[in-house]
Amino acid sequence: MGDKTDPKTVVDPRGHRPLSKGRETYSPARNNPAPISGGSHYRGRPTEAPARGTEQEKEEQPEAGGCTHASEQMGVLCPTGCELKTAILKQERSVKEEVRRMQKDVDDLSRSSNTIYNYVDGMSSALRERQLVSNGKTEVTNTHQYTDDLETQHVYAKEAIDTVFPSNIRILQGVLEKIRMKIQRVEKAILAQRDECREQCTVSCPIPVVSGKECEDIYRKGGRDSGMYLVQPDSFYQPYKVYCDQTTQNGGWTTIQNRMDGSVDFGRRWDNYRSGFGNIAFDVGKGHCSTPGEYWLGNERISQLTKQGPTEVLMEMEDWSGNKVHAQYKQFTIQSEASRYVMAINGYSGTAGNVMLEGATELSGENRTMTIHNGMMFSTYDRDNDNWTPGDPSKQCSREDGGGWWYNRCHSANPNGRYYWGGAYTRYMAKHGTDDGMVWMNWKGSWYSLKAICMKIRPYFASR
Ligand SMILES: [Ca+2]
Repeated sequence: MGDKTDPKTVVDPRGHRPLSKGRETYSPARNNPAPISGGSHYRGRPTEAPARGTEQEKEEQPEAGGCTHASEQMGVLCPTGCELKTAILKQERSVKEEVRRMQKDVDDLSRSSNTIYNYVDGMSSALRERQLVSNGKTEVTNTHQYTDDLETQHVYAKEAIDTVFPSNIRILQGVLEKIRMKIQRVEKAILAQRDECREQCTVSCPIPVVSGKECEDIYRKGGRDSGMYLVQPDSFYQPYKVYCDQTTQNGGWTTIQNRMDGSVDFGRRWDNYRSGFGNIAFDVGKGHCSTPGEYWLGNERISQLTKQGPTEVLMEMEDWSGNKVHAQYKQFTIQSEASRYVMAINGYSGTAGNVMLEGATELSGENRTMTIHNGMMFSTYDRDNDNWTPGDPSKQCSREDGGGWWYNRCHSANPNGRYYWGGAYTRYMAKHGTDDGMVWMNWKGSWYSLKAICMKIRPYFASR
């Protein structure tokens, strides 16, 4: 009747890995450089908006069809379908092999049963003959004994052949048939997927002619629509595609991370996180790529962008009821791979909670310090650089918590964690019993996985 909450339902914060009793120690100290601050090569934007740039001409880029773009540096274009297709194709190969082997088994079995059948047939006629003979000469008792034994064996053998073998073969054939039907269904699904994929990919994503070093540069050059653009921060490197948010807080944001529907797997290796993965943007029927996909821009690119000068970062998130909060930091620098992409961050404002610098507020003391992300190196499940007993291969945050991230011991925020549909999840649903969802502890706690989260960066300049 009353709406008292059970005092026993204490939500266990799993972000940290408490010290075990004994001599284990935790050292928060890390040799981390401060984020880049000070003068920017950008001045504040003029108060009055500059004359709108010439109407953006769209340039059609060649499309290969299928999942990959004709031009390699353009990366993967086709959204959700391709991930699925790859997974199904992988599955199909192994099942096909299995069925081939089973087919061979069934053939062998049916051959050997034929042989035995012939053998028993021979035995049957031999037995008949013998019986005729023994009926004529009743005094041969030894033969009689022999005939009885033979008859018993014959009955067993015949039984095996007439009922056991055929029923075994029938069962096997049934299994085979089921697998064959499954494969047919998979093949049908693949074909449908292939068609869909082809269609989505041939609707080319025209790349606006306006390009620049990053999205702020593009904004200043007149690229005012949010969408996919080609950027080239440094003429030494190949240009690449990014999603620019040109509307939030006056635009100029380069999206470095985006999650919104779980279509892309974020449990990836170091190399993947280094070079980036996922789908930059797609076209939902407007003729241009104005909808961002799920992606990680890549640690190399993020590092390069943030090292060009003072950079701010904006993390926007949404829960499954449509509520939105954000965390913004005026300074954000990612060092190079040689420094294992160590993160330095400072200057919080926002509504989501300052997890990066303060850790999880539901924890205290050392347990809380363990969840601070500032100053941490990047870790993936195949490259452990976290602060949880460095050197011990059994203590790896990334392996347990689902994605690549600047883990400490382990986290208060886990934007690259696993995608859980619906929000609330439990330790029993988690792969390792840990809070491996898309967690932001200071907003929703450990056992709530966000619906969407996005990280975007912009060159920081004081007068805005
Ligand atoms: Ca570790």
